[in-house]
Amino acid sequence: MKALRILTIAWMWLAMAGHVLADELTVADISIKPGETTNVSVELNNPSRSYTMLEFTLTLPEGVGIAQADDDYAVVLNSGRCSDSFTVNVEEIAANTYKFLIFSGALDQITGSSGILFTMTLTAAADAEQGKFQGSFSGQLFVMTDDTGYEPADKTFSVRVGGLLGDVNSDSKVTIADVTALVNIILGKDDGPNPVYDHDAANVNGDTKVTIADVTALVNLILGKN
Ligand SMILES: [Ca+2]
Ligand SMILES: [Ca+2]
Repeated sequence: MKALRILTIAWMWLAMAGHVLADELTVADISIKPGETTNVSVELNNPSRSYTMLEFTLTLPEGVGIAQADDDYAVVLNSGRCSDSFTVNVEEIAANTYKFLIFSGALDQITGSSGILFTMTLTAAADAEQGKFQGSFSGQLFVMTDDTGYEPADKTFSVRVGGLLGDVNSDSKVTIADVTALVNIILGKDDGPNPVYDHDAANVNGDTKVTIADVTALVNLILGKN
């Protein structure tokens, strides 16, 4: 019984430690069409600590980058979380790879413990390869006012380059007609060398293949359930 109690305490401690380590940057899965731009919000969830500086590397798929205006990257800090003393510095260190430094010149702390930290405008090249790719946050260092740092683990998110997800017949709308098109794909009726439908847009649930599960996901999408 004693061993069990020790195990239980150890487990609780691990669970709490896991909770303490939950601070992270998060971004919803991104979807962008070639030749277009889209605004993407990045959240900082920091339930356990307050930070005065964040450093990280954002890697985007080939053909996707942060839009530029007057030599500046289109990255805007959320004033609700970052006071006027905060600055964001963005440098492209390799193709589609950006080093971010967000810091307060006055050593202010980022306000709050969750929500949008900044919004950036992404742009996809007109000839960007279509498909589902990965982006990531790596080399993350979150610094507190006492100069101690926390290094979150690398984190990936999905970046879909292409038409609207679920728009299988490519008419820019997601409707019941796309369900018919999706069923035709599943039945192998669009397997020729020149497919009529967007098979990538048909993989609604984002796994590796187009199956009946995507029909359910597509119907839910049409019904606004996800
Ligand atoms: Ca459609
Ligand atoms: Ca699928």
